[in-house]
Amino acid sequence: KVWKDGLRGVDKDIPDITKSFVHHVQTSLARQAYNLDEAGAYQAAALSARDNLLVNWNETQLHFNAKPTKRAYYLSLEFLMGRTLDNALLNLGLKDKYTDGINKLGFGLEDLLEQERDAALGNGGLGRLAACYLDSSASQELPVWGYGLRYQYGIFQQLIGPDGSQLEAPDPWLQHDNPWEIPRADVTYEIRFYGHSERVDGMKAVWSGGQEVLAMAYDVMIPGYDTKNTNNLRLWESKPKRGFDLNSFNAGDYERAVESSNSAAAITSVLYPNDHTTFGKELRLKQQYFWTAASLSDILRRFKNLGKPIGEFPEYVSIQLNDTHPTLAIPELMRILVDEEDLSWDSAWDIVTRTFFFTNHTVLPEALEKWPVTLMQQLLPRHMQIIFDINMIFLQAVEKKFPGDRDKLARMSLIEEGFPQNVRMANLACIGSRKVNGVAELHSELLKATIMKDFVEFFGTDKFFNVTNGITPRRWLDQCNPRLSQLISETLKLPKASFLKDLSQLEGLLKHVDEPGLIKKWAAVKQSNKERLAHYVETTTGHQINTQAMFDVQIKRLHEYKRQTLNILGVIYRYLKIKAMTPAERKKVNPKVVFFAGKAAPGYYIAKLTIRLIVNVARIINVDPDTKDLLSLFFLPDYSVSLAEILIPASDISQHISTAGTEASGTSNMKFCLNGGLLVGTVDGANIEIAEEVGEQNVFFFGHLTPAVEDLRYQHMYHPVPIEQKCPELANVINEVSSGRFGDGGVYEPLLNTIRQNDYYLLTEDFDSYIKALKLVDEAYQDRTEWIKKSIRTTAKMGKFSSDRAIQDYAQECWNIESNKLP
Ligand code: 26R
Repeated sequence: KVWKDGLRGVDKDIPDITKSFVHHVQTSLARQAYNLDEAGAYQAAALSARDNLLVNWNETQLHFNAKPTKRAYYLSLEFLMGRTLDNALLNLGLKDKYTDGINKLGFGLEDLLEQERDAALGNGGLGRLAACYLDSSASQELPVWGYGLRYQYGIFQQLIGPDGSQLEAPDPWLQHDNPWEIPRADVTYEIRFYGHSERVDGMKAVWSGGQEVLAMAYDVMIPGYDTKNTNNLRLWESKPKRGFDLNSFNAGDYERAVESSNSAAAITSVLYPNDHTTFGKELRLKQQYFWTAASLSDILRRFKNLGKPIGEFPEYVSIQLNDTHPTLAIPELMRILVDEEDLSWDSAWDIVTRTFFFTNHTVLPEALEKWPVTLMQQLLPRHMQIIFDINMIFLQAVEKKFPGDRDKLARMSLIEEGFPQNVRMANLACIGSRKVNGVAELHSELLKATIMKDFVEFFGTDKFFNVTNGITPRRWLDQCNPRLSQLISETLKLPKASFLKDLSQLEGLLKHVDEPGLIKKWAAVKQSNKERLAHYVETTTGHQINTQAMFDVQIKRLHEYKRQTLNILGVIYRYLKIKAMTPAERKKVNPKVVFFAGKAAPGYYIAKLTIRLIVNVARIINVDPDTKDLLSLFFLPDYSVSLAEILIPASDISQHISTAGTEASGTSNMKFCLNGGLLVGTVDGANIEIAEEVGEQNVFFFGHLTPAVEDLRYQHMYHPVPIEQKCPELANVINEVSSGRFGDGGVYEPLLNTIRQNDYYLLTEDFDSYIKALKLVDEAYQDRTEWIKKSIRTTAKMGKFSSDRAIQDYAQECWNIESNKLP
């Protein structure tokens, strides 16, 4: 009846959801029921959910504008949001109603959810962290906005070629309508590049000429959980200021005329797919300036609406810099305050250094951003001047405090001397910010001891602190693992909203650990999640999986420091061992399925070789009749947030095996544990704090500790020991690969050589203890009841790792903002 009569014939019995769905099918989509496919049905469901968000979004903005409120802004070049519809329905508390309503219309909500494309505007940890933090800010009713870029193309799509190598395809995620964003044609700013800067008096200058492009805002609604508060993520798109260059157009030179418009549009066209390695590309620097300048103009305009004197800016605005990518905001705010607002240099610097806060996400030297002075001078002449001025004044202060220490001055300078000279963005971010933090205890300590050492001596330790990362339990428990969330709710006799808003309540599970009823149900939930994953693998790859086997998962960006290579060499070791066994011995082997997923930066040759090795080992061992029931291996292509949501709840054990001191925090480790998966890992990043919470008996640790790493590397450099001597088991595995046992004789040599030669990431040092740890895992898994108890205890102790806690840390330590609930 609803279908036939549309909205005209509705009677009172038809639920609102059905009405709004039909309304959107007919008016927004201009379609008919009889030709509505699942893609169209998804669109209609999304538009209908969006109506609810929009009302809340508007009310939230009115509420926060009603009286002057201090706000915080999270500047991140990446927001790895994943899908929105499921999350929006859960946060709105409408999931059951929609399930019902959609059912009545002849669709399944779960099928419609599958139609949505991931918003993948990020590479990995840093971008997903930003997304979790937005969820937590909204859920805790904090006035926090995110600012980022609206890339036309998100992180590339990963394909696996015939030889097992990674291939990349573009991710045109906006090809279909995106119901989750609102274009704001009225919110635009002009952004200048190039030109010249002329000093007027003293520290002041005028920047003119060059090129101007337009930044236009798109708003993405961020619903809080179990609250009407709905925050905003504002993404900037670049556009030509005028359609095209009129002079060339009138002269008939159409190519020239559209050239400038193309170059303006190019700024936000694509997300850079590198993490941890800088390339110094001009377009990337343009992105960074375009985004920080637009965001600051917008923030300043909002501040000015309050009618407060500019000196009070830091009383109403805090800005978090997500890594060094937005560091240009520091000289940009100086430029605005000195050149446009006519403030003295000193008062401007005072405002700047009370506004910004800087989070570092890695200590790996190759990820520290540097920009050639010549490039910066050309693209941003005024900013280069300001950076030189900041540097001069700063180094004078350093010289005063540490007279005559020239090495120190050289290390702390914003300019790295050499050919070319470079601007060191981490140094600039540090001195321009009120506070600097790392993302886990160990990482924050390492920061102070390494890249920030001189700065700690200069500023004192108070400026440096730690905020251990967190994850949102809404997406990473309730949404990805609804059965576990339900079981926890029944066990604790609490509504889901209770522990999903206060994750420390999971500790209540400890009382029930020994109850056979819970153990059985807990195991059943894990089993059904393993079957869900097996189903996914079967439908996407055609492979059948033994769901009785242990599921062992490593999913993250491919990188030498994360040591996927250690994992795959361990798999080969296991394969060779099983192969050499008698049938009787094989009966005692714990069957295992190993999953890998993750992307390699397109230019990262060694990481790509690792993928190729994994895929080709899988091709051999998965069909070996001697071993295939005991060990199989899958590289799942095109890792994404949505794939993580299937893999994480299905894991028995997951691997977080970076060389000690290299993984700043890791966040998937927290997600696995929250879902009752156990960890095998090194004593690194947040693994350490997880073990502190759940108890070391519930984590499988191995490997050398951070303080040993430097000495070992020194040994490798100056007193190398051949691998056959140092680690014969590993040498044997490497020889098997080298001999062409897994095909492609010779192609893996460059990868194997990284281990044979100076083994920077210490595989030869950690291999033996890694294999021992995996053996302990196998043994522990034999006692299934004890294993499940470990699993329950692990989940129970994950309260600390809620991003709600992390956001509270930031709100209190840095931003000084308060919750403000919409009535
Ligand atoms: C400049 C450029 C190449 C660059 C791109 C991306 C530099 C840095 C990044 C982001 C990085 C290094 C990142 O994602 N770091 C990760 O941050 C996570 C969230 O804090 C941590 O959990 C994780 O350990 C860390 O590697």
